[in-house]
Amino acid sequence: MKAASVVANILKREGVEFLIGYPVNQIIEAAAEVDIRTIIVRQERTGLHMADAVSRVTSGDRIGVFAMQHGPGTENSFGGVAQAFGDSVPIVVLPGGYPRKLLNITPNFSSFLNYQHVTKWAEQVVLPESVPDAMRRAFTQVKNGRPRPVLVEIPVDVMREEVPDGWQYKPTPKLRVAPDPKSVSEVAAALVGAERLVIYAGQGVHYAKAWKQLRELAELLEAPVTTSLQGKSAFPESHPLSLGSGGRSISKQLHQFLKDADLIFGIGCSFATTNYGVTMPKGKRYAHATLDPLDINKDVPVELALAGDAALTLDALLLEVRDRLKGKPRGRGPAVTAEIKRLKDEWMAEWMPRLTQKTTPLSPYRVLWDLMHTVDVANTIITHDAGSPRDQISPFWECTTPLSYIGWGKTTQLGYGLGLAMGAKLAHPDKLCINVWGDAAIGFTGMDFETAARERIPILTVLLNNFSMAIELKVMKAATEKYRSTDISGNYADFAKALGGWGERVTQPDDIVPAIKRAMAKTREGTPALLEFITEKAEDFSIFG
Ligand SMILES: Cc1ncc(C[n+]2csc(CCOP(=O)(O)OP(=O)(O)O)c2C)c(N)n1
Ligand SMILES: [Mg+2]
Repeated sequence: MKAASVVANILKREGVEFLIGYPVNQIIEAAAEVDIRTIIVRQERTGLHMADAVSRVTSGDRIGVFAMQHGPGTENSFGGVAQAFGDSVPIVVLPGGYPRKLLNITPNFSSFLNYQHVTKWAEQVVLPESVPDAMRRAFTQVKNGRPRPVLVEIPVDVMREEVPDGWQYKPTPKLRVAPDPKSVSEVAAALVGAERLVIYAGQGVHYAKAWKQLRELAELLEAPVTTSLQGKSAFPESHPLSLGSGGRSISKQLHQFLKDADLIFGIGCSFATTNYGVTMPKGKRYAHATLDPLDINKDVPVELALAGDAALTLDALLLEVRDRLKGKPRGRGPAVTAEIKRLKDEWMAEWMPRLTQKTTPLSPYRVLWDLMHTVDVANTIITHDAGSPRDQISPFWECTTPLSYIGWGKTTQLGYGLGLAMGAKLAHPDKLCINVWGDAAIGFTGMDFETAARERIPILTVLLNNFSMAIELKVMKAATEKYRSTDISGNYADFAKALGGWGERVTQPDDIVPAIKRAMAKTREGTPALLEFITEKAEDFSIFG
């Protein structure tokens, strides 16, 4: 069997159902031969984002795989892999490599060398008989430890060569690591001892599927819960103990509770400093439970730490905390939830005029508010993009079910959201999958709306068109006044139609909901829909301090 076919057979054994890619890469043809659906994108970056979402929305049970050609394909893919690395997403990247006689000779692009810093594992296979070993190593790495991209570069001439008969491959294991019981006791004692505890949950809770345990711990301790953007939807945001999610913009209740906390317990999070995450206040006591010790004491100095899988960590903590509390809450709940409610009511009263505004151009807040009240939130997977749309949606979109929101932003590549929605739809065809983006964001990956139409991936894409890079207005005053440098333009509803999808431009407040309903109906018929809302250049965000 040829090396490319061996790779395809191994993907099959690892449960891979579709290979996303861009030619030429012989693995694509070999995958089709063994009935792995091949999905061809318009540019590599979007394909990587799709693979990324497959892994995210399945808690890594299914690993997204992407294949591209050597040279231009590998050069052009960098953004997609870097984004997955930044946000710690497990994907398998299978670049072709230059033939061995040219491999590693300048100026030929070496994936092995160039992707070192955006993968957790990168290998170059120079012998066909090494393919099964390399794939075993890659899949073991991608499924275990901290999730991040892995890469196996196979030169085109190696792909064509025969792997000697007798090669073997067994699907690799997915292992879980439990924390040290001594550290568990220390953290449990601190959690019980705290007067104003805040729990901060990251995406580790999603990957460990530890949603139930998180809720149990919060209810037992009667402690408020927030999440990182990546962890958003790990805790029901309609729950009386929810403070909403962290991000660049946040709720008033989150701001206040963090300020007043005496202990912040991070579970399954990195605590990495970022503009797109809530700033962790200085001078607090921190307890940090996370899978990768690399993150401990990195950005936030912590008093207590635990290393391990979030589900096993929470299981262990629950036993200890239950024991210390004699099995039941202490009766703090009503006071805590009343305080959250009071702050939430105040905050919502401030924002309600924007969320229900009747003006034209439309308030982006009104569009997103109406969207949330029209779709079935529990059965929707939604993602933001970089720019104002992220900060307009993330504090107000109230998630009720796990993995119903794909939050991101350790790095913030404009245009990421489209591929995420498409990957989510591939993994969960029964759900409504939406990306919300601005008119700058669509400039990066918009052509892949054609992929959604051609490959029958009926997503809903919500475009907030303000004919501007509004988020840059404050920092580009002179460039805007003199040279109109933040202006952009386009008719994206027509664009969507030209690419084979449904497109509609919405300008009036009363048309928002009917248009959303029409677009949803189109997605149910199998057609991707783009709703272009003409919005104001909003510059107000729920940002504190
Ligand atoms: C690839 C990339 N380049 C640059 C940026 C910096 N950036 C963030 S948002 C933004 C403009 C966003 O404009 P738009 O999508 O129209 O949203 P708006 O703020 O207008 O609502 C820019 C240039 C980025 N996030 N990604
Ligand atoms: Mg814009």
